[in-house]
Amino acid sequence: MGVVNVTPDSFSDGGAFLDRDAAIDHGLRLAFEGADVLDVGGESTRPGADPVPASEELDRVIPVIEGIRARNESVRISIDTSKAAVAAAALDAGAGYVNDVTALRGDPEMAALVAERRVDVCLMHMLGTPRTMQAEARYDDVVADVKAFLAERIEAAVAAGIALERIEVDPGIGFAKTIEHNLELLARLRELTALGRPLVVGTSRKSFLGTITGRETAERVPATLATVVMAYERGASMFRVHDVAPARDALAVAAATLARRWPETTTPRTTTTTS
Ligand code: PMM
Repeated sequence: MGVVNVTPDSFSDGGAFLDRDAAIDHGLRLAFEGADVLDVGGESTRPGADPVPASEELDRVIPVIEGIRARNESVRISIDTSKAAVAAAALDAGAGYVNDVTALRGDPEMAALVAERRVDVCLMHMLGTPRTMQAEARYDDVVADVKAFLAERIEAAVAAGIALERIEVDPGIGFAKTIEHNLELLARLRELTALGRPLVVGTSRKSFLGTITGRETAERVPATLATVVMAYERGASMFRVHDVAPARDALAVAAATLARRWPETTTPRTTTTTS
């Protein structure tokens, strides 16, 4: 899953894609690099971020979804929002997946919308809101608590009429979590596979990687790849990343290693020359 943030203050691409055409080109490039899904978002969820009015979120994301869909008919598009009005317009514009960091708790209309449109949905763990969440990072056992929360949200989604096979779950790395919580969740990610739903993981360029490596956001790609490979080995199946090409390569090698099998023919993908 390639990240297309259309916000002036995202965790890591800092408004570089606020310009519509740049965001569309960026999404198309991530699809070319091998993203199966493009996650388009217009509201920052970084710690302390303020909410954005629906009208502004719509202005940011809808032209980008339409622009990507006009030039690429096949890539799946996900809308990263907790507002039903934004999700509805995004689905009309060509999205087919709702990535809701509030796990359907942010808007009372969201569950019914996802059920009625029969689209896939990602339910993510968070406590509080992005504005308040870091103060809420207290758990008895973070893995058990996140697992119980996600089990409850799966039940609520099914009760609202969403088909079980449409549901994916995400531990919400960095959302109401300290570095210790993030590392514990990654180390014991396998335990979340008992929920029986595909696991989505979003570690890309996040601040705990900066704490460990001392690197600024744009230089956290190797750190991100370490988490992607470890999460894959522990059962994750979707990786929300800013840097799709390196993540594809890392996952191809991790998959080949675990299966002791690799593609018989590989398309040349090298993008630089040594001469
Ligand atoms: N992280 C961010 C935004 N949306 N959605 C899911 N499902 N999982 C995540 O971990 C997640 C998300 C924040 O990251 P960014 O601002 O760097 O894109």
